[in-house]
Amino acid sequence: MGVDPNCIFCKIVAGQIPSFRLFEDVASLAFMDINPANEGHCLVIAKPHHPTLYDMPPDLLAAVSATVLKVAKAVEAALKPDGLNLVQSNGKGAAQSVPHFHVHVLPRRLGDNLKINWEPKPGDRAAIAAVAERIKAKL
Ligand code: DGP
Repeated sequence: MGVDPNCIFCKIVAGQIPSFRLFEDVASLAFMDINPANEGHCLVIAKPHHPTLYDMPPDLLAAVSATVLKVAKAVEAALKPDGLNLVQSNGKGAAQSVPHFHVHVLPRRLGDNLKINWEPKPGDRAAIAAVAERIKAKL
């Protein structure tokens, strides 16, 4: 299993630093976020070290996703939030602070004013179509 000895999440996986563990299996680990944006904010990480989504083997991503679903349902049942966001950040521009693949399971409350929502406004159709072509060319 890939390990980065300088990675804080690899140290959590190894039990070298403490965390409030929720669940683990061979591929994934869920634990509470140390800086919760809301009550119940937790993280699901891949156990092997992969810095971003782009580095993730698809089968590992699937296994982590299964744990995300399990934990999200438990958060929903335990806390009855008004909603729940999954947040997964890659790179500095996305404000990723720990370069080890993880998914935030973030319960939401009406009026919590967390700054992850954007105001929906109609896009330019031609610009949307043009960028769709650029992405499709790489699929
Ligand atoms: P991101 O910015 O998307 O890379 O999220 C990283 C999250 O990891 C951030 O919400 C805080 C959390 N975090 C950072 N260090 C630790 C730690 O040592 N323990 C725990 N439980 N969470 C941590």
